Amino acid sequence: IKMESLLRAALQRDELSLHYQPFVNTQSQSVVGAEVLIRWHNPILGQVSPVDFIEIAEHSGQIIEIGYFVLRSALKQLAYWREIYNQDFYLAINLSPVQLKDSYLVDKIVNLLELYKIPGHLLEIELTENALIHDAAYAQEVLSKLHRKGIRLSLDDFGTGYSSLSYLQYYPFNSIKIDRSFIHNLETSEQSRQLVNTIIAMANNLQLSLVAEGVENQFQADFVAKQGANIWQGYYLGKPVDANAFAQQYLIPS
Ligand code: G
Ligand code: G
Ligand code: NA
Ligand code: MN
Repeated sequence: IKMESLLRAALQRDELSLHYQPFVNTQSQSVVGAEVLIRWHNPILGQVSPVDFIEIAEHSGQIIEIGYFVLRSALKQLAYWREIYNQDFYLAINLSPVQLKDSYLVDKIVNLLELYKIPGHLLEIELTENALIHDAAYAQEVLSKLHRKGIRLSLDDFGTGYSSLSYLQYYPFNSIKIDRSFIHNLETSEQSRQLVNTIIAMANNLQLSLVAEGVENQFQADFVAKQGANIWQGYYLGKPVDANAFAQQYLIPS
């Protein structure tokens, strides 16, 4: 209850903000996009991790409003960057399973894309497998609508959930994000190396883009690139930073 009321105030008092973490193409080695990650700074609690408030917001229903704030703010930021920086740069936004059930979701996203004149393919939606367990038929309908608008869909934390491969057949995913736990163990575990090889080969065969998450050093970056990963994400390439720092570090004025 306490966290709920603090969150309600947070929305009103501008305590929520967005950070951006670069996606780097393993071939061109250039920054091609960013994942959007919400941040909450409360005057009393200090910095609160999304790990500690997203679940609460999902239970209270506040995730709908918070999720809309994230979509709106991120797309507004992208529109601004597109004016100044001449790049076909995209943003990936995490969507909660609760947002997937919001019957206005598709319209809201489409309206924001129109408002900010952003082509659908420059928005990627990241979903975890647990978003897809319940009411598969409805999820399929929503994801197909987004797909038809050109919006890209990405399966997050791949390998940690039920990992039902049928999800890849049933839903129109464009990309897989291999979970950072696999990348973390690359140096020490032969089994992790084999798993990563197999997942990358599968993504390549299915013509899905593969993102390696949690890349923290040169060894991991080289290993996944050699196996055919398309995108690096992780502290080795860049930590999540605010919009100004992101533009300064990664965007090139046209
Ligand atoms: O940056 P990191 O500690 O912030 O993120 C922790 C977790 O919070 C990750 O699982 C991430 O997917 C999730 N997360 C971050 N931002 C958002 C958001 O805007 N919406 C949702 N639903 N989850 C988010
Ligand atoms: O669950 P999801 O993959 O959406 O969450 C992204 C989370 O991973 C965020 O908390 C982000 O800050 C974190 N993250 C991003 N890169 C790295 C990394 O290289 N190492 C670790 N440990 N965490 C990372
Ligand atoms: Na994510
Ligand atoms: Mn992930």
